[in-house]
Amino acid sequence: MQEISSIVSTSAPLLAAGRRMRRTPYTARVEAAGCRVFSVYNHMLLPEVFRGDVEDYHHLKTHVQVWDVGCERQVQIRGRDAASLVQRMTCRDISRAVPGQCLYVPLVDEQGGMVNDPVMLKFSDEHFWLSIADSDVLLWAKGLAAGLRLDVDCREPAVWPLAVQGPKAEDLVARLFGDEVRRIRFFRFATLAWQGHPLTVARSGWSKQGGFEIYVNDWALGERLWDACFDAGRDLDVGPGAPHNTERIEGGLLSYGNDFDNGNNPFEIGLEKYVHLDRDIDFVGRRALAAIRERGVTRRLMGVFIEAMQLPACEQGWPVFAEEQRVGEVTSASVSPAFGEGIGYAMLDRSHWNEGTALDVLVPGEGKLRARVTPLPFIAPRPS
Ligand code: THG
Repeated sequence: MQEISSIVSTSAPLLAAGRRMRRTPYTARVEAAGCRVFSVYNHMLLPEVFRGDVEDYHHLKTHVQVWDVGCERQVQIRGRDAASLVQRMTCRDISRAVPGQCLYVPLVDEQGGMVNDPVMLKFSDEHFWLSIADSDVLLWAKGLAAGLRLDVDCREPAVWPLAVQGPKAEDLVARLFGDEVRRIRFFRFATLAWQGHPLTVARSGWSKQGGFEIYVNDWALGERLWDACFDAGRDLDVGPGAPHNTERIEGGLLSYGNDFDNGNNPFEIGLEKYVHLDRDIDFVGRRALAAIRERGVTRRLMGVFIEAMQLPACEQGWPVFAEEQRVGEVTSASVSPAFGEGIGYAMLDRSHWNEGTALDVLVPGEGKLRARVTPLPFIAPRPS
């Protein structure tokens, strides 16, 4: 049953409802649209599969999908010291960002460990959002602000992003918000009205198929906007979708908690281009990252091709061997229709991270599968 390979077990128990398992404004529509598998992300429901893993993949790459990514929580930082706090949280230089710009900003702690990898939205020098991956950034921000006695207010505003992704996304979003959306460049945002409601619309999203993210700031608008997407996009073959594991691995996008966590530094996971130690910026973990750069890392996240036509979900990390010696672990993997075999990420020791290195991956239920190292991303981005 390829299309439900992402569930935890075949006798799947159900998720208990309750206020800790937060719904989004779109959850009822997602259920009605036939969502078959949910995950939990930032203590919130995240749909994963609709028609099936492979069907959803081809649909995303051909048409346009509407994604409930309400779980991408916004950590809002406002106040006189807002820019100073955001800069202290990230190793990337944010000083040249302008209002209306998004930046992918690795957050690091005092040891250089990854805290999160959000998208930053800059509204002004005194107003930022961090659109976070799955870790509790609000508490880290509040802790830093309190410890450093900064003049900021940190909170999670009532905002639930809705993503529209796929090659026809621009046409669909333009039907809702007007042709102005076509002028929004990659990783820029504008405030555009939908039925009289000003909404933040960014050209971004966790796929390489192009698209937008609409930051819906009113719970009651959620179902109306969801319905409007489906009404406006019927002839575009719009469908429900979700961040897709295979497509994002092909494109080289990383998943906090799966491919890396607080135990990894940005150099190990290919984010060194966002470590701006040569700039005159003040961030927590600066000394730690300088020391790590000096020492050099001993393991790195690489791509791996895995000789397989089916793979289970990567629940625990799969051990990687070279001639019986343990040299790393696979962190995410999936069979790629584009490559006709398994693709994935593996954290590999320095002795075995070179392109072309032959490996064996121990996959539960499949035994040892042959694999080989390849650089990331699997599919180079189209020029934008
Ligand atoms: N959009 C928004 N919030 C998010 C995500 C998102 N929060 C959670 C998660 N995704 C955060 N992680 C990422 C990882 C990669 C990217 C965005 C968020 C991404 N990276 C591009 C790349 O790597 O090619 C662009 C990086 C750049 O040019 O700066 O898009 O998807 N709102």
